[in-house]
Amino acid sequence: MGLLSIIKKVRDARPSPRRRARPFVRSFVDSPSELARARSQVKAKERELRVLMVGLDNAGKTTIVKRVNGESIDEISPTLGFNIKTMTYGDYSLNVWDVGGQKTLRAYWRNYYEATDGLIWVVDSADSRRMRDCAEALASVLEEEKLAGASVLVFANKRDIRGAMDVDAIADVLGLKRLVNRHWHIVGCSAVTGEGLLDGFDWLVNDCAERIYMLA
Ligand code: G3D
Repeated sequence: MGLLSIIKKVRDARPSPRRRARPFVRSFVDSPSELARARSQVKAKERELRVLMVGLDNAGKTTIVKRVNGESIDEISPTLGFNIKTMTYGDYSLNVWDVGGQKTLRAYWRNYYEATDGLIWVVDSADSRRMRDCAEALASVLEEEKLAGASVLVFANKRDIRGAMDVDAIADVLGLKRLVNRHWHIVGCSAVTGEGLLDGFDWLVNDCAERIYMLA
């Protein structure tokens, strides 16, 4: 939601003459929480959530988006930049940003953090060799100030592959249980069978919506 749309909404609300005497743009600058509240009100009304989907390359991000969106998963090519998908999920419109996870692209992830409501971190549960790398990459994403308020859903994907690590062990390696002041949830899933995907999206949408409605 752009600043201009928020300003327009506040303008349309026709503040009392006394309040109008105070330049409203300045009031946002003076009070960032006022800006956050106005933004939440607009988002809650439009029921739009912005979801960023990241994780190491080959974890199954694109396949998950396609599966949830009801598209064929027969041909998936590696995400070299990013894909944006707008999906209707219950009463909500989700803008899902699926961003490529190759090492060379990770430096660009921060370009997508702004205004993220929910972060989906996708893990290849069958790739125990890269689980440490995965934990380090997640830890550095979670340090980002712009993502401090985002709900975090971890999809432990590829559960259909024999020998995949179990969800609890993945939560341990990723250090999820040590996270404080953060709403997080981990769900085992398979983008191939569809198992777990709706559980995960349900949790994320509800968690984001509760937070946004509380502010509004
Ligand atoms: P990415 O977007 O995270 O980079 P992709 O990952 O969605 O491109 O998926 C990478 C590969 O993993 C694809 O196989 C895809 O079919 C496979 N994959 C994704 N999710 C699952 C899953 O849940 N189970 C299994 N068994 N495979 C999965 P290819 O062969 O095209 O590289």
